[in-house]
Amino acid sequence: MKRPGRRRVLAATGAALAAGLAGCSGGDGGDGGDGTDGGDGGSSDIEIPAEAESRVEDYLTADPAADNYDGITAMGSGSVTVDVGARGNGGNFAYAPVAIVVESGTTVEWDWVAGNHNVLAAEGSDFDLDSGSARRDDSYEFTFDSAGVGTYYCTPHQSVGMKGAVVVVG
Ligand SMILES: [Cu+2]
Repeated sequence: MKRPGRRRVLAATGAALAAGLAGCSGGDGGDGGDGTDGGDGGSSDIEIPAEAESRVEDYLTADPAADNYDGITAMGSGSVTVDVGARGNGGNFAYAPVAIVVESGTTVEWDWVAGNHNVLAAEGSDFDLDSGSARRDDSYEFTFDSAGVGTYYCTPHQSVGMKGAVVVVG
């Protein structure tokens, strides 16, 4: 599983942004070879509002917790993919990456990799995600056109922690 740029995710707490930019490069040397964002004027670091980050954490760690949650993965913009039925939660019962941050205007495609699942907005989600009832070999797309937090789950497997989140910024 690739986790593009996840070390670039910065907490949006005022001074932490500047300090983080200067000091967070330790351990992230692998990103240096990718020159594709060179013309982007420095917008490759996505700033996650602290309130959004805590909403994601509260949702994914609430019992039954998503056992594959270990932070929010920066996915950038355009078109990105989340696997459905990845390993986790005691079987193929996970979304991967389980929590992502994207820029407004991004289309997220959920791609089924194993099992019988769906994507359904949780109570309080800012986005009305709904792939329909659980199926196999499905895919589902949603374009996020405004900032907010989408929280979602799989109907048959929410009881083992099959939950996910999308933070949309800017
Ligand atoms: Cu499921």
